[in-house]
Amino acid sequence: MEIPEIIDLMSDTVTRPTPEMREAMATCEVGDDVFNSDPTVNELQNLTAGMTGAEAALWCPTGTMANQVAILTHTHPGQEVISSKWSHIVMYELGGIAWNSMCQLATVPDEKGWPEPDDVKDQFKEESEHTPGTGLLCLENTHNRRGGRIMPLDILAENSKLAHERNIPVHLDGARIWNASIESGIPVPEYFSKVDSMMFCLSKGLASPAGSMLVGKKDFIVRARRNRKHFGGGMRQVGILASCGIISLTRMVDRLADDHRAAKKLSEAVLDSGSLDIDPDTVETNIAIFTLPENCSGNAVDFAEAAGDAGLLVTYMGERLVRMVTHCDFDPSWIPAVVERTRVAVEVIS
Ligand code: TLP
Repeated sequence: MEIPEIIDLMSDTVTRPTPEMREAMATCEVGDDVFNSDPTVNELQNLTAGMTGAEAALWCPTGTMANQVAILTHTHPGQEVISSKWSHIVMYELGGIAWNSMCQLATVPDEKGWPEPDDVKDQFKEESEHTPGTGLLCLENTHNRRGGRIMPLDILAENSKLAHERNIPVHLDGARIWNASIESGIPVPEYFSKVDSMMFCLSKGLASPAGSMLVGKKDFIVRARRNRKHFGGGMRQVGILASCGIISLTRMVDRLADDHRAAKKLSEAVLDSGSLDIDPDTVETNIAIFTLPENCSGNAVDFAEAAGDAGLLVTYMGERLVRMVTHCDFDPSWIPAVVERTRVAVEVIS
Protein backbone atom coordinates (compact mmCIF):
# COMPACT_ATOMS: atom_id res chain seq x y z
CA MET A 1 0.00 0.00 0.00
CA GLU A 2 1.32 3.45 -0.89
CA ILE A 3 2.82 5.35 2.04
CA PRO A 4 0.57 8.32 2.89
CA GLU A 5 1.86 11.83 3.38
CA ILE A 6 0.42 11.76 6.90
CA ILE A 7 0.55 8.57 8.97
CA ASP A 8 -1.97 8.90 11.78
CA LEU A 9 -1.08 6.94 14.94
CA MET A 10 -2.73 9.38 17.36
CA SER A 11 -5.33 6.87 18.45
CA ASP A 12 -7.44 3.96 17.28
CA THR A 13 -10.31 6.48 17.40
CA VAL A 14 -9.05 7.90 14.07
CA THR A 15 -10.32 4.83 12.15
CA ARG A 16 -12.92 5.56 9.50
CA PRO A 17 -16.11 3.52 9.02
CA THR A 18 -15.57 0.60 6.61
CA PRO A 19 -17.43 0.51 3.23
CA GLU A 20 -19.72 -2.14 4.77
CA MET A 21 -20.55 0.29 7.59
CA ARG A 22 -21.33 3.07 5.11
CA GLU A 23 -23.69 0.69 3.33
CA ALA A 24 -25.34 -0.39 6.60
CA MET A 25 -25.83 3.24 7.63
CA ALA A 26 -27.68 3.92 4.40
CA THR A 27 -29.91 0.89 4.46
CA CYS A 28 -30.58 -0.05 8.11
CA GLU A 29 -34.04 0.07 9.62
CA VAL A 30 -34.44 2.86 12.18
CA GLY A 31 -36.97 4.06 14.75
CA ASP A 32 -37.07 6.34 17.76
CA ASP A 33 -34.65 4.95 20.35
CA VAL A 34 -35.95 7.24 23.10
CA PHE A 35 -39.19 5.23 22.78
CA ASN A 36 -37.13 1.99 22.63
CA SER A 37 -38.34 1.48 19.09
CA ASP A 38 -35.21 1.57 16.98
CA PRO A 39 -34.87 -2.06 15.79
CA THR A 40 -31.20 -1.67 14.89
CA VAL A 41 -30.26 -0.27 18.31
CA ASN A 42 -32.26 -3.05 19.94
CA GLU A 43 -30.46 -5.63 17.80
CA LEU A 44 -27.05 -4.20 18.78
CA GLN A 45 -28.00 -4.11 22.46
CA ASN A 46 -29.19 -7.74 22.34
CA LEU A 47 -26.08 -8.81 20.42
CA THR A 48 -23.88 -7.04 22.98
CA ALA A 49 -25.62 -8.64 25.94
CA GLY A 50 -25.22 -12.06 24.31
CA MET A 51 -21.54 -11.57 23.45
CA THR A 52 -20.57 -10.25 26.90
CA GLY A 53 -22.72 -12.54 29.03
CA ALA A 54 -24.63 -9.57 30.47
CA GLU A 55 -28.37 -9.41 31.20
CA ALA A 56 -28.76 -6.14 29.31
CA ALA A 57 -26.87 -3.51 27.31
CA LEU A 58 -27.27 0.19 26.57
CA TRP A 59 -25.90 2.12 23.60
CA CYS A 60 -24.17 5.38 24.60
CA PRO A 61 -22.76 8.05 22.28
CA THR A 62 -19.26 7.94 23.86
CA GLY A 63 -17.12 5.91 26.21
CA THR A 64 -16.85 8.89 28.53
CA MET A 65 -20.64 9.12 28.80
CA ALA A 66 -20.93 5.37 29.38
CA ASN A 67 -18.35 5.52 32.21
CA GLN A 68 -20.01 8.57 33.75
CA VAL A 69 -23.49 7.05 33.49
CA ALA A 70 -22.15 3.93 35.22
CA ILE A 71 -20.57 5.95 38.05
CA LEU A 72 -23.75 7.99 38.55
CA THR A 73 -25.90 4.85 38.53
CA HIS A 74 -23.78 3.00 41.09
CA THR A 75 -23.14 5.81 43.58
CA HIS A 76 -24.87 8.49 45.63
CA PRO A 77 -23.55 11.99 46.42
CA GLY A 78 -20.86 12.22 49.09
CA GLN A 79 -19.41 8.78 48.47
CA GLU A 80 -15.87 7.96 47.38
CA VAL A 81 -14.90 6.23 44.12
CA ILE A 82 -11.65 4.26 43.89
CA SER A 83 -9.91 4.36 40.53
CA SER A 84 -6.30 3.92 39.47
CA LYS A 85 -3.99 6.89 39.17
CA TRP A 86 -3.56 6.96 35.40
CA SER A 87 -6.98 5.60 34.47
CA HIS A 88 -9.06 7.34 31.81
CA ILE A 89 -11.73 8.08 34.42
CA VAL A 90 -9.16 10.00 36.48
CA MET A 91 -7.05 11.58 33.73
CA TYR A 92 -9.41 12.34 30.86
CA GLU A 93 -12.99 12.71 32.06
CA LEU A 94 -12.63 16.27 33.37
CA GLY A 95 -13.38 15.49 37.00
CA GLY A 96 -16.67 13.87 36.03
CA ILE A 97 -16.79 11.87 39.27
CA ALA A 98 -17.23 15.15 41.16
CA TRP A 99 -19.05 17.11 38.46
CA ASN A 100 -21.68 14.51 37.56
CA SER A 101 -21.96 12.26 40.59
CA MET A 102 -20.89 14.56 43.43
CA CYS A 103 -18.48 11.92 44.69
CA GLN A 104 -14.83 12.25 45.62
CA LEU A 105 -11.96 10.21 44.29
CA ALA A 106 -9.39 7.93 45.93
CA THR A 107 -6.58 6.81 43.62
CA VAL A 108 -4.42 3.70 43.74
CA PRO A 109 -1.08 3.18 41.91
CA ASP A 110 -1.12 1.36 38.57
CA GLU A 111 2.53 1.33 37.41
CA LYS A 112 2.31 -2.14 35.89
CA GLY A 113 -0.96 -1.33 34.16
CA TRP A 114 -3.26 -2.46 36.95
CA PRO A 115 -3.78 -1.77 40.67
CA GLU A 116 -2.42 -4.33 43.14
CA PRO A 117 -5.07 -5.80 45.47
CA ASP A 118 -3.10 -4.70 48.57
CA ASP A 119 -3.26 -1.07 47.43
CA VAL A 120 -6.96 -1.33 46.65
CA LYS A 121 -7.63 -2.94 50.01
CA ASP A 122 -6.04 0.04 51.76
CA GLN A 123 -8.44 2.49 50.14
CA PHE A 124 -11.84 1.10 51.16
CA LYS A 125 -13.69 3.33 53.60
CA GLU A 126 -16.74 2.40 55.57
CA GLU A 127 -19.62 4.87 55.54
CA SER A 128 -19.99 6.45 58.95
CA GLU A 129 -20.84 9.72 60.64
CA HIS A 130 -17.25 10.79 59.88
CA THR A 131 -16.16 9.03 56.68
CA PRO A 132 -17.61 9.13 53.15
CA GLY A 133 -17.87 5.42 52.45
CA THR A 134 -16.60 3.80 49.26
CA GLY A 135 -19.38 3.65 46.68
CA LEU A 136 -17.60 2.10 43.70
CA LEU A 137 -14.35 0.54 42.48
CA CYS A 138 -13.41 1.36 38.87
CA LEU A 139 -10.91 -0.74 36.93
CA GLU A 140 -9.56 -0.35 33.36
CA ASN A 141 -8.63 -3.15 30.93
CA THR A 142 -6.67 -2.71 28.71
CA HIS A 143 -4.96 0.19 30.44
CA ASN A 144 -4.63 3.01 27.92
CA ARG A 145 -2.06 5.29 29.52
CA ARG A 146 0.03 2.36 30.71
CA GLY A 147 0.55 1.23 27.11
CA GLY A 148 -2.44 -1.03 26.51
CA ARG A 149 -1.44 -3.48 29.26
CA ILE A 150 -3.84 -6.35 29.93
CA MET A 151 -4.95 -6.73 33.55
CA PRO A 152 -4.44 -10.41 34.45
CA LEU A 153 -7.77 -12.12 35.16
CA ASP A 154 -6.71 -13.21 38.66
CA ILE A 155 -5.83 -9.61 39.60
CA LEU A 156 -9.17 -8.41 38.23
CA ALA A 157 -10.94 -11.16 40.18
CA GLU A 158 -9.03 -10.43 43.39
CA ASN A 159 -9.69 -6.67 43.24
CA SER A 160 -13.37 -7.27 42.56
CA LYS A 161 -13.64 -9.83 45.34
CA LEU A 162 -12.26 -7.30 47.83
CA ALA A 163 -14.94 -4.81 46.78
CA HIS A 164 -17.75 -7.35 46.71
CA GLU A 165 -16.86 -8.60 50.21
CA ARG A 166 -17.67 -5.06 51.33
CA ASN A 167 -20.85 -4.85 49.19
CA ILE A 168 -19.17 -2.35 46.88
CA PRO A 169 -19.93 -2.65 43.15
CA VAL A 170 -17.20 -2.76 40.48
CA HIS A 171 -17.27 -0.99 37.12
CA LEU A 172 -14.85 -2.00 34.38
CA ASP A 173 -13.75 0.58 31.82
CA GLY A 174 -13.23 -1.97 29.08
CA ALA A 175 -12.92 0.58 26.28
CA ARG A 176 -10.53 -1.94 24.69
CA ILE A 177 -11.75 -5.16 26.35
CA TRP A 178 -11.92 -6.90 22.95
CA ASN A 179 -8.21 -6.19 22.50
CA ALA A 180 -7.56 -7.74 25.92
CA SER A 181 -9.66 -10.78 25.05
CA ILE A 182 -8.18 -11.41 21.60
CA GLU A 183 -4.65 -11.19 22.98
CA SER A 184 -5.12 -13.14 26.22
CA GLY A 185 -7.49 -15.71 24.78
CA ILE A 186 -9.80 -15.05 27.75
CA PRO A 187 -13.40 -14.62 26.54
CA VAL A 188 -15.01 -11.23 27.28
CA PRO A 189 -17.81 -12.87 29.37
CA GLU A 190 -15.07 -14.23 31.64
CA TYR A 191 -13.77 -10.71 32.32
CA PHE A 192 -17.31 -9.38 32.69
CA SER A 193 -18.30 -12.14 35.13
CA LYS A 194 -16.01 -10.57 37.76
CA VAL A 195 -17.64 -7.12 37.71
CA ASP A 196 -21.07 -5.48 37.95
CA SER A 197 -20.93 -3.20 34.93
CA MET A 198 -18.63 -2.76 31.97
CA MET A 199 -18.36 -0.36 29.09
CA PHE A 200 -16.53 -0.88 25.82
CA CYS A 201 -16.03 1.36 22.80
CA LEU A 202 -17.17 0.54 19.28
CA SER A 203 -15.43 3.68 18.05
CA LYS A 204 -11.83 2.62 18.67
CA GLY A 205 -10.16 -0.43 17.09
CA LEU A 206 -13.58 -1.74 16.07
CA ALA A 207 -13.87 1.16 13.57
CA SER A 208 -17.39 2.46 14.24
CA PRO A 209 -17.73 6.25 13.81
CA ALA A 210 -19.31 6.59 17.29
CA GLY A 211 -20.80 4.57 20.10
CA SER A 212 -19.94 2.70 23.27
CA MET A 213 -21.87 -0.04 25.04
CA LEU A 214 -22.63 -0.22 28.75
CA VAL A 215 -23.59 -3.64 30.09
CA GLY A 216 -24.90 -4.88 33.42
CA LYS A 217 -27.91 -6.37 35.17
CA LYS A 218 -31.38 -5.49 33.83
CA ASP A 219 -32.34 -3.17 36.69
CA PHE A 220 -28.94 -1.41 36.46
CA ILE A 221 -29.44 -0.77 32.75
CA VAL A 222 -32.97 0.57 33.36
CA ARG A 223 -31.54 3.11 35.82
CA ALA A 224 -28.56 3.80 33.55
CA ARG A 225 -30.97 4.59 30.71
CA ARG A 226 -32.56 7.29 32.87
CA ASN A 227 -29.13 8.72 33.69
CA ARG A 228 -28.11 8.67 30.03
CA LYS A 229 -31.17 10.86 29.42
CA HIS A 230 -30.05 13.22 32.20
CA PHE A 231 -26.76 13.62 30.31
CA GLY A 232 -28.65 14.45 27.11
CA GLY A 233 -27.68 11.13 25.60
CA GLY A 234 -31.15 9.91 24.60
CA MET A 235 -30.99 9.91 20.81
CA ARG A 236 -33.61 9.25 18.14
CA GLN A 237 -32.87 7.40 14.85
CA VAL A 238 -29.54 6.28 16.22
CA GLY A 239 -29.77 2.93 14.44
CA ILE A 240 -27.76 4.74 11.76
CA LEU A 241 -24.79 4.50 14.15
CA ALA A 242 -25.80 1.23 15.82
CA SER A 243 -25.73 -0.47 12.40
CA CYS A 244 -21.98 0.15 12.36
CA GLY A 245 -21.71 -1.28 15.88
CA ILE A 246 -23.20 -4.55 14.68
CA ILE A 247 -20.50 -4.76 12.01
CA SER A 248 -17.87 -3.85 14.62
CA LEU A 249 -18.88 -6.79 16.77
CA THR A 250 -19.40 -9.33 14.01
CA ARG A 251 -16.53 -8.46 11.64
CA MET A 252 -13.89 -6.34 13.34
CA VAL A 253 -13.02 -8.18 16.56
CA ASP A 254 -10.75 -10.98 15.31
CA ARG A 255 -8.61 -8.63 13.22
CA LEU A 256 -7.51 -6.72 16.35
CA ALA A 257 -4.71 -9.31 16.55
CA ASP A 258 -3.22 -7.68 13.41
CA ASP A 259 -3.05 -4.33 15.25
CA HIS A 260 -1.26 -6.00 18.15
CA ARG A 261 1.33 -7.58 15.85
CA ALA A 262 1.84 -4.22 14.14
CA ALA A 263 2.34 -2.38 17.45
CA LYS A 264 4.92 -4.92 18.61
CA LYS A 265 6.79 -4.76 15.27
CA LEU A 266 6.64 -0.96 15.31
CA SER A 267 8.01 -0.75 18.86
CA GLU A 268 10.88 -3.11 18.01
CA ALA A 269 11.73 -1.17 14.84
CA VAL A 270 11.72 2.24 16.59
CA LEU A 271 13.81 0.84 19.47
CA ASP A 272 16.32 -0.71 17.02
CA SER A 273 16.69 2.63 15.25
CA GLY A 274 17.86 4.14 18.55
CA SER A 275 15.60 7.18 18.45
CA LEU A 276 13.04 6.44 21.21
CA ASP A 277 13.08 4.01 24.11
CA ILE A 278 10.55 1.27 24.86
CA ASP A 279 10.45 -2.25 26.26
CA PRO A 280 8.71 -4.16 23.44
CA ASP A 281 7.77 -6.93 25.89
CA THR A 282 5.31 -4.51 27.50
CA VAL A 283 3.56 -3.90 24.16
CA GLU A 284 0.80 -6.47 24.48
CA THR A 285 -1.97 -4.90 22.41
CA ASN A 286 -2.27 -1.93 20.02
CA ILE A 287 -0.70 0.84 22.12
CA ALA A 288 3.02 1.63 22.28
CA ILE A 289 4.25 4.28 24.71
CA PHE A 290 7.80 5.44 24.03
CA THR A 291 10.16 7.48 26.23
CA LEU A 292 12.23 10.31 24.79
CA PRO A 293 16.00 9.79 25.10
CA GLU A 294 17.69 11.59 28.01
CA ASN A 295 19.93 13.66 25.77
CA CYS A 296 16.91 15.12 24.00
CA SER A 297 16.28 18.70 25.17
CA GLY A 298 12.70 18.96 23.88
CA ASN A 299 9.73 17.33 25.58
CA ALA A 300 6.92 15.09 24.31
CA VAL A 301 4.83 18.07 23.15
CA ASP A 302 7.79 19.29 21.07
CA PHE A 303 8.22 15.78 19.69
CA ALA A 304 4.55 15.52 18.69
CA GLU A 305 4.82 18.84 16.88
CA ALA A 306 8.04 17.93 15.07
CA ALA A 307 6.67 14.49 14.16
CA GLY A 308 3.53 16.16 12.78
CA ASP A 309 5.73 18.34 10.56
CA ALA A 310 7.48 15.18 9.38
CA GLY A 311 4.13 13.50 8.55
CA LEU A 312 3.57 11.37 11.65
CA LEU A 313 0.73 12.09 14.07
CA VAL A 314 1.22 10.89 17.66
CA THR A 315 -0.02 11.92 21.10
CA TYR A 316 1.95 12.84 24.21
CA MET A 317 1.09 11.08 27.45
CA GLY A 318 3.42 12.87 29.85
CA GLU A 319 6.49 15.13 29.87
CA ARG A 320 8.63 12.53 28.06
CA LEU A 321 6.06 9.95 26.97
CA VAL A 322 4.89 9.60 23.38
CA ARG A 323 2.03 7.32 22.34
CA MET A 324 1.51 5.55 19.00
CA VAL A 325 -1.62 3.46 18.47
CA THR A 326 -2.08 0.96 15.64
CA HIS A 327 -5.46 0.36 13.98
CA CYS A 328 -7.17 -0.96 10.87
CA ASP A 329 -6.33 2.12 8.77
CA PHE A 330 -2.59 1.60 9.41
CA ASP A 331 -0.62 -0.72 7.17
CA PRO A 332 2.40 -2.45 8.77
CA SER A 333 4.35 -1.90 5.53
CA TRP A 334 4.52 1.77 6.63
CA ILE A 335 6.65 0.92 9.69
CA PRO A 336 9.97 1.93 8.03
CA ALA A 337 8.39 5.32 7.22
CA VAL A 338 7.28 5.71 10.86
CA VAL A 339 10.83 4.91 11.99
CA GLU A 340 12.31 7.48 9.61
CA ARG A 341 9.80 10.23 10.57
CA THR A 342 10.45 9.48 14.25
CA ARG A 343 14.20 9.82 13.67
CA VAL A 344 13.69 13.19 11.95
CA ALA A 345 11.48 14.47 14.81
CA VAL A 346 14.00 13.42 17.49
CA GLU A 347 16.78 15.15 15.53
CA VAL A 348 14.71 18.36 15.30
CA ILE A 349 14.09 18.56 19.06
CA SER A 350 17.53 17.33 20.28
N1 TLP B 1 -9.40 7.41 24.97
C1 TLP B 1 -8.88 8.35 24.03
C2 TLP B 1 -8.45 9.65 24.71
O1 TLP B 1 -9.49 10.18 25.44
C3 TLP B 1 -7.26 9.49 25.59
C4 TLP B 1 -7.72 7.72 23.28
O2 TLP B 1 -7.30 8.31 22.27
O3 TLP B 1 -7.24 6.67 23.71
N2 TLP B 1 -11.78 4.77 28.48
C5 TLP B 1 -10.58 4.58 27.90
C6 TLP B 1 -9.65 3.57 28.47
C7 TLP B 1 -10.22 5.33 26.77
O4 TLP B 1 -9.04 5.15 26.23
C8 TLP B 1 -11.14 6.28 26.26
C9 TLP B 1 -10.77 7.16 25.09
C10 TLP B 1 -12.39 6.41 26.89
C11 TLP B 1 -12.67 5.65 28.02
C12 TLP B 1 -13.42 7.42 26.42
O5 TLP B 1 -13.97 7.12 25.20
P1 TLP B 1 -14.61 8.30 24.29
O6 TLP B 1 -13.46 8.95 23.60
O7 TLP B 1 -15.52 7.57 23.38
O8 TLP B 1 -15.33 9.22 25.20
